[in-house]
Amino acid sequence: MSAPVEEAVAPTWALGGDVLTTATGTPVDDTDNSLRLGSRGPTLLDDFHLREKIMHFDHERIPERVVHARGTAAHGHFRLTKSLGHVTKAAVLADIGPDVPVFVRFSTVAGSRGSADTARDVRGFAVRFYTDEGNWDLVGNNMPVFFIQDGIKFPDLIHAAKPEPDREIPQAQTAHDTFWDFASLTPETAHMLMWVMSDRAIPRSFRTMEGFGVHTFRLVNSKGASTLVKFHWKPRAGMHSLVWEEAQKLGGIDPDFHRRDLWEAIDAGNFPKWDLGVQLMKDTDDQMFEGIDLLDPTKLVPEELVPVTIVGTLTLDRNPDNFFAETEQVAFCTTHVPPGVDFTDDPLLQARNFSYLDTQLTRLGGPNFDQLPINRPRAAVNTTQRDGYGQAAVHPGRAAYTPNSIGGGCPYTAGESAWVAVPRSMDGIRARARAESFGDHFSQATMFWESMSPPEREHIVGAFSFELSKCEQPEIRERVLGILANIDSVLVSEVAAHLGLKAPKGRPSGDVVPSPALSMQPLGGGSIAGRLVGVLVEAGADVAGIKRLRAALTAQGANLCVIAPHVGTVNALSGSLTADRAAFSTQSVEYDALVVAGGTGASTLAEQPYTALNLSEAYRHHKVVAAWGDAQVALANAGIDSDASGVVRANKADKAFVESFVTALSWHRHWSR
Ligand code: HDE
Repeated sequence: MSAPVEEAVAPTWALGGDVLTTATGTPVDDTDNSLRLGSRGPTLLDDFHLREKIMHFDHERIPERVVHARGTAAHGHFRLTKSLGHVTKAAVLADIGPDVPVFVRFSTVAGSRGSADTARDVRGFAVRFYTDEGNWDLVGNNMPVFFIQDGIKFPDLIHAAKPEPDREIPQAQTAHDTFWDFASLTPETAHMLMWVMSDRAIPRSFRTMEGFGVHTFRLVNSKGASTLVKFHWKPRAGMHSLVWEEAQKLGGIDPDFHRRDLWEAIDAGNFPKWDLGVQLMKDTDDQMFEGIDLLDPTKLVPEELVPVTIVGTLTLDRNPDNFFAETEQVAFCTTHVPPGVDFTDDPLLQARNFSYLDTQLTRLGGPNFDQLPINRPRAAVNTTQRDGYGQAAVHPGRAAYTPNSIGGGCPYTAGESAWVAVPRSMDGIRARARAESFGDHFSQATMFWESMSPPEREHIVGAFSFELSKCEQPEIRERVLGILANIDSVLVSEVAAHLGLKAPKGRPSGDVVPSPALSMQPLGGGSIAGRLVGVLVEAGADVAGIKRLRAALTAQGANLCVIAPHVGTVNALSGSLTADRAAFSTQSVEYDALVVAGGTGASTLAEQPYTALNLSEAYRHHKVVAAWGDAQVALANAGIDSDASGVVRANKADKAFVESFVTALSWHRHWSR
């Protein structure tokens, strides 16, 4: 018999203890001075502690991910609330029972590991479920479609998007010639370009973005029947984004903005949650739905046509203990699926199924990456694979092959509980060909445009204009206008105007049915959990008012940050208060709302140049700005219309002031001003 996994892993490796040791456990007496001949003499070669310490340091880095290098992750759990047992035998989606542990990594795509979080980019949304039937990696993005229809174009796309190879400029952005050169010559990118130029590409937080499996997958039930499925993650914190100027400033002021936000939310016990939703569709001979080819990853299925059924909730509640061991070494693979989840012939998904396994060999240095602690499944493992670099298991016994008699015939294949490919008959000509049903590159791009609210459209026009104005070669701009003309006449004429170009004749609006679910514009106020409110104070601040505001915010999971002329203790109207940040080392872009506190020092505060600067910036970014008592004059000093939406003021920070403030904050941004 093969030994159970527990026994197969080397039992004696104990990390910990109080004393410093070498890698092989020899206690060390001094790690500050190398072994020398006399106190000023040469260093001796037999200083094995020095040599081991430096050797290990020299090898601390592993290749960063070729895409999605910049990321952050958290542990959590998934709770199924609605069984999909009629369409899948995957227990994680069928059996309502104990929560399933998960590890989720969020990322940008184009930037290097040290690049800024807030770059305009797609965000990776990779979820690993440690199920009892093996790991399931749902390696998705925060946008439901992709740039290309066939994985063979992926290296071209990424080479075009990455810094240009001769100068290695620019870092983490698509605002340069090679990206737009490729995009303008590849019309299938049109729909995804609309998403990437929209507010979806500059999320306020990982907590406020949707996630999508992108491809159509198959769910398979115990009778072997297949149903097509698209996966969605819906954020409980609502969908919110930054504005472009904020995103750019944050890149310098706090390049770790998203990473910090997720870490701090979890650390403070404000656990981010997403609901898992599915769009289920019949598996037909051609995998078409209402004229949409479900194998084409540049297309989505509007939620108005197939509603998203919520089946469970993902909660992230634990930060990693060690970034490298967990976040850096996690090796997601699209081929990690439990029985009951299967693939379709989407040519992008098929290429990914090769890629992820292959990439780990280089990144993690050998074939045993699945044995790293973060990659170990919860399910028992019993393979006939042996040896290789970094082998962590100590496999007992003689029979590492099947069939065998020496090992009692074990391991034997799983029978009914096994992952079995959906049997399908296939017929076709062997050729490098693309289906005609993949041919319409523009209708859904137009649908996206027509589903946007006026501010969202304005932002899309702004983003195209920004990016194209950064291209050096004029013919690239002209070609992109050619693509935009196929999407919408207003879009192309507005972008052309910003570029000083004559707009080609564009597609007239009104020939597609919009999908309101694509807009991020909230229809009402939402949760304020996780929001950060900055309160500017001076000596003599009204500490009671600040306390009242803080209590109301923390009761709903939001946070208040006191910003004073210096950190440390600030004398207040009665007593004192502690400043979290100094005004000279923080800026409005780090907060969701800015408040100027009343009190005896309020008029001095209102006169400070940084008060006016930060208030006017927050106002321009459509955030809530507020003041009470003598501090109200700060609003006027900053040129703010005190009657505008999202401007809250009062003589006292009383209950009514606090309530109006919280209501204004629940809208996230006040676009009407
Ligand atoms: Fe990826 N992708 N990808 N991708 N991808 C990787 O795998 C690749 C695609 C996505 O947090 C790499 O382990 C190819 C679509 C995420 O660790 C690599 C193609 C979608 C992550 C790779 C695609 C994604 C990756 C790099 C076209 C959304 C980060 C390191 C055929 C549905 C996972 C690694 C993490 C990472 C290849 C297209 C999402 C090189 C060849 C479409 C979220 O294997």
